[in-house]
Amino acid sequence: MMSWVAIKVRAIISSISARKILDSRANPTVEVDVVAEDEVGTKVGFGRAAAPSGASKGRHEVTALPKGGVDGAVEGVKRVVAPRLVGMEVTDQKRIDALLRKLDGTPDLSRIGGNAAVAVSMAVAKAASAALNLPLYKYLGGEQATKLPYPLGNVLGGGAHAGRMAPDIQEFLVIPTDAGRFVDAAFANSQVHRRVRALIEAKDGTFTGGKGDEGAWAPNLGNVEALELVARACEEISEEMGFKIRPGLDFAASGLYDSGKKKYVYKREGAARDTGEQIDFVLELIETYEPFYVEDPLREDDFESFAEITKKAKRCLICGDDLFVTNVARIRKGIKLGAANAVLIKPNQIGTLSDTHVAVQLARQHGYVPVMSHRSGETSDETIAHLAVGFECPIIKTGVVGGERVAKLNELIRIEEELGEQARMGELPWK
Ligand code: 2PG
Ligand code: MG
Repeated sequence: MMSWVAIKVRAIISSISARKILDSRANPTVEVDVVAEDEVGTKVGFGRAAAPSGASKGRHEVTALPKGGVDGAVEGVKRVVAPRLVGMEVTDQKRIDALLRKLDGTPDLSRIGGNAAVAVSMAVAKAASAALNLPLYKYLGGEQATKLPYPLGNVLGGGAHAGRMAPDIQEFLVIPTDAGRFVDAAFANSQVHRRVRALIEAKDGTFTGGKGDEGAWAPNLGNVEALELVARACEEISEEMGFKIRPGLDFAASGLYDSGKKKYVYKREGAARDTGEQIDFVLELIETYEPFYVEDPLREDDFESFAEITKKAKRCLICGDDLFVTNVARIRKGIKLGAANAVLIKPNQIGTLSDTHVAVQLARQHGYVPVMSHRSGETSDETIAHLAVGFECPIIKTGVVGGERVAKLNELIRIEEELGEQARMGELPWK
């Protein structure tokens, strides 16, 4: 790993441009183009990357957009970033990322915005890999980057990603932990998604086929009912496919927490749970439905309760998203306290590729599973597919259906094909 910082070619950044484009919610986001040239001015590399955006954001993420929103971010790339980066060696990723932080000058990247920074950072890496004639995952991970991640995708959802009558829990996920090939795993998830619709329709004749922001069904169902249904769909499709598919959950619990009442409020259910009751509820669901993966079961600053759940939950990944926000200091604190055993990795939560890589390495060194992730607002940008392989993340969370989700899945199918005999699935701590 990290071959990308050692490589030196004479490929110089000759231009950086930025524009406003639509994301999957048709909200504006920033896209960046980077061009690299050799010493005689021949174009040798081009990279394009777009920033995603979250709906259920962690309080400790970097600031996504500067003053002026996406227009301000585009202006910032043109006026503040481009003039300083043009002329730099395009493979000098670490220096470029450090300069992005310096040019911004704030701890939370609020001057240029995390979304502008991440789009520049990723577009630079893509231009560098093109200049070296390497696929991005090989540029980032070297020859040993041969492992495909297991796809984790939501098939049913609610919370901040869907309407009022959908479940309170944000995401009901699935992961085919026994699939031998990525392509089979991706199609297994799509089969579960289809089966979930059929099971919802069998329960509720009025279901319109409504979906949330990530293409997961958004039915009028309670939380436990929904989990039961997804677990059943997993079992049925596991049997048909001949390998195991397991359920997962993202509580996005900061969104449920009412700090005045000091309770997790499940509006749809009409229930409110204090921290102890929330821990018991989560553990009960883990015991009954044996999910492989549970994300953010508690609010983002409650490291101690995360540690309690992690200790008590058996053979279940407890993943921190809003808890860690891809931030090394927060991951370090989590490791010290034993909060979680997996870390969600979202490049735009922290702002640069180098920072993202350090977060992945820190997690892995301590036996925490790094899970590469999309955001609820996405574009057809496929960079995270390469990051998952290049940084050796054994899981990628990127949805199941919809153009902006399958862009990543299809890129991984291509990578698997390109790797041929060398391709293997990543390593999970247990199955
Ligand atoms: C999450 C994500 C992605 P958002 O909570 O994990 O599924 O949602 O991008 O809205 O934070
Ligand atoms: Mg989450």
